[in-house]
Amino acid sequence: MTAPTPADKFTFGLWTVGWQGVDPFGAAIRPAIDPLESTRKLAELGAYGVTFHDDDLVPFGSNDADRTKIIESFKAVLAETGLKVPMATTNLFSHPVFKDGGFTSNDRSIRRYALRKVMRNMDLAAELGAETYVFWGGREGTEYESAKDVRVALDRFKEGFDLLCQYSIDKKYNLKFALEPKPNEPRGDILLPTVGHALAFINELEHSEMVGLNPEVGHEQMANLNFVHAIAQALWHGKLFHIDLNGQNGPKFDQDLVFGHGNLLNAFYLVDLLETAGYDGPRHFDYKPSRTENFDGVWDSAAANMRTYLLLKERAAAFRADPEVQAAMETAGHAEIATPTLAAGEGYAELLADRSAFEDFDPDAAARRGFGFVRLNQLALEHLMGAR
Ligand code: GLT
Ligand code: MN
Ligand code: MN
Repeated sequence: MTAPTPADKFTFGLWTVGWQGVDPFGAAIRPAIDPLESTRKLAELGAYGVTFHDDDLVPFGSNDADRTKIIESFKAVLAETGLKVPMATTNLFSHPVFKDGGFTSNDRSIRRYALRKVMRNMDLAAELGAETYVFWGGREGTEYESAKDVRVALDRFKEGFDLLCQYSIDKKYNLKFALEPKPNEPRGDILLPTVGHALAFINELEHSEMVGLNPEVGHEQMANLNFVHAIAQALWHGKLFHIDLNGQNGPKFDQDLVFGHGNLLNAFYLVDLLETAGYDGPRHFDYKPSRTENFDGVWDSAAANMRTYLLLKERAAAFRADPEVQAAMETAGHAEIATPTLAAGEGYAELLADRSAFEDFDPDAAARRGFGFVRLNQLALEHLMGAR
């Protein structure tokens, strides 16, 4: 059960295993790795697919002939390994031109350039069969409130998405867009900082039906938010288009640890949710192999993401199958919260007429109920630890 196969739909960004370890305090600690080699290696480990930014595959500034050559060799490796490309995205953050963002840069010529860069890679994404196109706006933001009027920046953000949706529709690309929120880093404050902000923004778009979310575990946790709640709400809105799995230890810099190497109990409940809610998209790992690792450590950590997911899936299934857990869920009121508050056909008039709901209701007696949430959580913990 813990050996991954393509049926598990595990995918990795080429930028993850390819991360050379450059951070604000130190230089690269690993040599660059050929994306074709990463693709082969991930296939060997049991992955389903790979994802990429335009510049991960084709180095920024390559001429057309080199670009074509690289794309052809990538396609050959995809054919050889059977790996898919379910998602692609654009690098609108590395080159200095994007220091004030792509879609929301105060410089209009840079905004136009950013849109063209996205369109070019959308063409490639569609050609490779991708269904999801991710937008992580890491440089869309400010350090200082005086830098720009956020309301106007959101106008430009919307303008960009409306244009790109129209482009995808007119080109008959089968692409859905997935916005990836993050509160800060590299900008002091990033626009659309959380799942909640992004969900509200999507409602204002011309083609909101084709725009959803790509939430990342660590990004919500950097904002001290509960990732399982964020995913549950995204699912509730029908907006969980993709997901970035990794690990994070609370509000601090973006750690991008291996999945589960952070808030493990939240990861357990996350897998339980994804597996029981019918999410059938890729389980995409967006992590960084730590700077302490050589290439053996890179591949060990890639495998660790998948193994952890599968172990959590197994543990979550055991939790749900345990009769004591089922009884504890009954005590907790799981069935009860699934029952609508009003009976069929009831409205406020009937509620007002129901004396048992108010006049004869004994709040003190009702307050004596214990929900047993602690015991239920302990049962989860014991399943997670293999103690049951
Ligand atoms: C970058 C970021 C990730 C995003 C990637 C997609 S790029 O590595 O830290 O969270 O998912 O653009
Ligand atoms: Mn991250
Ligand atoms: Mn991410």
